Amino acid sequence: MVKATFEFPTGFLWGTATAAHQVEGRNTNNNWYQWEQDGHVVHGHECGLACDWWGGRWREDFDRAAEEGQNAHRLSIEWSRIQPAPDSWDEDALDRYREMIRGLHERGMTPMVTLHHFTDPIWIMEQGGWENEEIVARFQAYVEKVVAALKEYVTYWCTINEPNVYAAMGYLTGEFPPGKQDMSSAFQVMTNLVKGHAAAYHAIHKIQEEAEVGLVVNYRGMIPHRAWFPPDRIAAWIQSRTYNDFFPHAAATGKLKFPFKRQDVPEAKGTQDFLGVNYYTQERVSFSFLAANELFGKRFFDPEDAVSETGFIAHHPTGLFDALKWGMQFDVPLIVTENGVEDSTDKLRPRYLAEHIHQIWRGLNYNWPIKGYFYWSLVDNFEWERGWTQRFGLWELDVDSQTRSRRPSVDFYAEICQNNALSSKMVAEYAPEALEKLFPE
Ligand code: IFM
Repeated sequence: MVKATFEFPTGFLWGTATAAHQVEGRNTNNNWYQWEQDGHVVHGHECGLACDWWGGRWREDFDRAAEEGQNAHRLSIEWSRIQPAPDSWDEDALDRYREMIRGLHERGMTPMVTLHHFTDPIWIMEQGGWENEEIVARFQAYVEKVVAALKEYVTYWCTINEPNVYAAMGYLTGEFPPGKQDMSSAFQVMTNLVKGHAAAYHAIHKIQEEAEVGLVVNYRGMIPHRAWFPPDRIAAWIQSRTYNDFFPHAAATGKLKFPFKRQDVPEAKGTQDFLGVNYYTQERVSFSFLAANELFGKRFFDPEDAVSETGFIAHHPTGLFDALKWGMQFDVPLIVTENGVEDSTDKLRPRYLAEHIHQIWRGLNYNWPIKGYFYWSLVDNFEWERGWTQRFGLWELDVDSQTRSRRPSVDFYAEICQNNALSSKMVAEYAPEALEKLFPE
């Protein structure tokens, strides 16, 4: 066996990522709570107690993460807790977050805080949510409140998580609240999300000059199915530009590029200190007249790729390299803010981890400024419209008993984090099926 080690730079951030609604539990004042009550989640699942972080179980989960060598954690703040009504602020909730974030420092972990991760207060949705431009000032006021309260403990701020997913799922496919399928609403929402991000960026820097503020985008590789067939190439290009490029491009240039439409948002220009890249999978795109709602491109996985337990993710690790290469055009440091696979039996996860982390190492060898990697997720949590059917955690969660059980990937990821490296010895032990590919004889 070849003996070799892929070393990572000193100070590289190794962590896991979570989001408030998915782990806290008892979140009853946001649009997702309503959506669940209205029966929109598969099998009628509800978030319920989630991982009971609001009840204090973040302590045991942070303990585990720290013991396993993670030096960072990405979490989010729930807007509806901080501002339960338009004219009221909940100082106790802010204290609770302060305690959690201090808890990360006490365990030697760097916090990265997301200010908006898919959920909105019910009251803001009653005012039209992100379709109504008034949300921009509202969001800014909430951001100011949070940043003023937590700036002592946080340097890395993510303004909005996956605005591309938020707009597509809520306003095109209808799988997220408010369940619309309307292209012009989607464009309106995308415009206001850019404005909200820009307002948050400027507000954060006013309060905390040294802050590092970024957007987090969900990058999906979109490869023309038949490279020789121009309609496939055009469909893939349009989809990728609209889905992947729209937000970071707007934050770099202040220009919004919709299909067949242009708009300027000058205040958005130059509003990213880093780019958060969430990468899970890659797809192929073939042109179809019947797919008007999908910008004339049908998407499907490469039949050669292994797929995750419920068929949600195709294992295509070079797609992460491509995502980082794509991210380089924005000329800011990159952070892999999410990457992971749903796999309750940990059959694919060790290989997924090894092969994706290897792609980051490849990028670092091109001197790309990649600052960290956050596995999604620390512990199984509530997966939105898919409810509890998908298990992304390093740790398995029994929702009813709140018991956590160790999956083999816990130890694998711990060795990577503790050594700041991925070695052939680790791969041989935890993901032997990836050994020949990563360390060929
Ligand atoms: O759980 C989600 C997360 O909230 C956003 N990115 C993708 C994850 C896995 O589905």
